This record gives sequence, structure tokens and C-alpha cells, in this order.
Amino acid sequence: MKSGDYIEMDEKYGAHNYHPLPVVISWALGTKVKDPDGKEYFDFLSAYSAVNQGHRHPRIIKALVDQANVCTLTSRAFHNDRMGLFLKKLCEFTGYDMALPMNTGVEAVETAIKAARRWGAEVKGVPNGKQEVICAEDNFHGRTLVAISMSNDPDSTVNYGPYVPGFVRVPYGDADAIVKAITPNTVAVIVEPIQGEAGVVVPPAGYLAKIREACDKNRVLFIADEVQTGFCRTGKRFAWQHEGARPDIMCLGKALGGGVMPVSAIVADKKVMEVFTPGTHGSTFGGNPLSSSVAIAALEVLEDEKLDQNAERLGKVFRDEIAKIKCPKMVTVRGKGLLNAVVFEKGFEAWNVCLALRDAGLLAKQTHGNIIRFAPPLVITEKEMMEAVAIIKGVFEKIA
Ligand code: IF1
Repeated sequence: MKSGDYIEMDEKYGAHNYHPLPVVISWALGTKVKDPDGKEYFDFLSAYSAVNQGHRHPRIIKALVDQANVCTLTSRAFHNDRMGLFLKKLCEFTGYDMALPMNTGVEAVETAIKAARRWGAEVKGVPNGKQEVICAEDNFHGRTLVAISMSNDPDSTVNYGPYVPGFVRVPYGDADAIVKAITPNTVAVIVEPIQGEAGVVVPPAGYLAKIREACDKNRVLFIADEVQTGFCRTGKRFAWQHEGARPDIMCLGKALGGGVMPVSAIVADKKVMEVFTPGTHGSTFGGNPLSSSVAIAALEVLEDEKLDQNAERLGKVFRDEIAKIKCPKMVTVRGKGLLNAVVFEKGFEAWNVCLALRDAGLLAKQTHGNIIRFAPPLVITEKEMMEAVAIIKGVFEKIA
């Protein structure tokens, strides 16, 4: 079959909840993917930062296959011999007392909101039903009803009502707006340390530190949604570490699954995690032996290959090189580590640039009309980065 045949089948049998770039990926390894005709591309989306370790990393594939040949799913009705090893490794990697394993990023966000609401009622003494969580304009925390109840993005929210109450939205990047929004019923503040879907929006320096301070002063939990910014993507293990503003809860996902399967979790210290007692939260697949083995390998690769340092170093190379390109429609390039975006003039339609990049051998996708996110796997080499930059330069210089 040809690419067109696969696309036709997707259109015919699949709900149209996405508008993918017209390209079909049938093979992937490291930073590269190929279509059914054998054409090769740089992957500069990394499945929205879920492939930080590169496609089909041998250590991760080995962990997957070895575990698949022993035991895959037990449920939490019984113990298994992999989950504890995974959670210990995750706690050591993140520096938190405890972890609660789930599967998708939005389940980690839901788990964090439930933990905060229950902590609010049982520890802070907020009357149940009155718990408030402060969130940011233009956030993206996932697609469940709780997550979209925090959102102001029409695409994510319109006609999905009634929405979950208890969320107070304030402008992103403005710590004073958070301070002003805190009431005696506020149990948590949840933000992305860098807003991904909003177009890689880096908040002003000190923003996270001010949130930390306001939360300490008002006995409010600080939740960082590191689903996209976590696991070395921004040049540190976690994006909050650029400011030393340690959250009470981190929402984790994407690259925790090593690019092979969904693995997510929240991490927190005991004082928060102990609100969960037997039967008060769970998941059929959370903490299964297969995902635990994969996640251990995923974390080991990040550590052993020092992917935080590589992201920091090559992110700077990327931004410096892109900034040199002569392209009148380009306004700026921004980001941290290997989470970057190019912002074109307002109203500029970046879709055609993504098509031209595809034809030139590099896959990237715009977040909103005029912003293209560039997020390659963190295993990218300097040689590959320079090849990719040359492709981008060649396309951008042709933009009228
Ligand atoms: C889509 C992008 C969107 C996330 C943050 C939680 C989740 C995500 C900060 C939920 C997921 C994905 C979802 C995917 C596109 C992509 C995305 F920002 F990464 F580009 F949409 F904004 N917190 N982000 O970024 O994790 O449940 O998906 O595992 O839904 O279109 P999930």
C-alpha cells in the first residue's frame, strides 16, 4: 500500500479528531522516521515529547521484550516484582518520597487534582465541595472533562459542558494574579513550567519561585504539570529546576514510557500522598510489570546518556542557528533546552511551512496558526542538528 491508501483508511474509519500533516510514518529509529516509500525524515516533534530517548532505543526495546516474555499485567489486586523497583527509581530520579503510577498524562493531572482536593478537605480543612484550584490562561493539561474545565481553548472545550467547577483561571506568567486569586478555599495552583501547546511560552524568570513562595505563605499546594517539559526536555531533568521552585506534586508522563507505551505518574512527599488510602484511587493498568520495566529503562537512558546536558547544549545551538536565518516573516525563536518554537507574524499560516519542511525531510507541526514547535528526540547529535538546521534554513529562506 502507498501513503495515500493509509491516509484514506484513517479518514474512512477514524473519527476526525485530528488534522495530521499528510505524511505516513512506517519505520522509526533514533531521530529518524521513514514513510512507506522509504523517504526519510528528521522527527522534530518526538510524539509531543514522548520520544525523548529516540525511537526504538535498544535498551528500552530490550526491557519491553524481556518483560513481555515473562509477565505483562497483574492489576494492583496483587503485588508484582517490577512496580516497586520502578517507583523507587522514579522517586530517586525526581527526589520525592512517593509515586502513584498511572498511564496517560491526563490521568496524572486528574490524580494530582484529586490529591489536592482531598488534601484540602482532610488536611487544610476546606469544606468539601468548596475546594478551589488556580490554573493559567492558555493552559493545556489534557482532554478529560476535568482538564478541559481548566481550559480556555475553544477547540478543547466548546459544547462539552457542563464543566467541572472549582477552577479559577488567571493570566499565565503573572505571579501577582495568582496571589490575588488565593482564597481560604484554595487548595492548589497548577501550571506548566513552560506552556507547550500555547506555543512554548516561557514565563518571566522568577515566576515559579513566586508561585512557590505564595503557596508556602497560604498553605496551598504547588502542582507542576511536567508531562511535556519533564524528563530532560528543557535542559534540566525537570523544568522547575531552572528556578529551584520545588513543586508539592509533579504530573509526569510521555517520555516516562520511553517512546514505546503510555506510562505516567504523580510524585509527591508523604504529607500529600498519604491522602490516598486503599480503594480511593486506582487504574487497571497503572504500575503494571511491562510499563514498570519499560519506565526503568527509560529513566536509565536519560541518566546514563546525560540527555539533560545534551538538550541544554543543542537547544542553544538550535536557537542560535535559527535566529541567524534571514526570514522576514519570522518574529522570534524561543524555548529552553530542546523544547523550542519559531513564532511567525500574527496571521501567518505556518501549515504550508510544515508541508515544505516535510518535503525537505523534516517533520514538525504548528501549535497555533503562526507558531511551529521544534522538539527533536534528546539523543540528537550535533551533526544531525546541523543537518536539520540546514533543512529549516533552506525552507525558511524561501518564505516570501
Ligand atoms: C493531544 C502538546 C497538546 C500535555 C501537558 C498533560 C497532557 C499533555 C502539559 C496530557 C498532552 C499532548 C496531547 C496531544 C497533543 C499534545 C499537546 F502540548 F504536547 F503538544 F495537545 F497540547 N499535560 N499533550 O502537553 O497527556 O493524556 O495526552 O498523555 O491531545 O492532541 P496525555
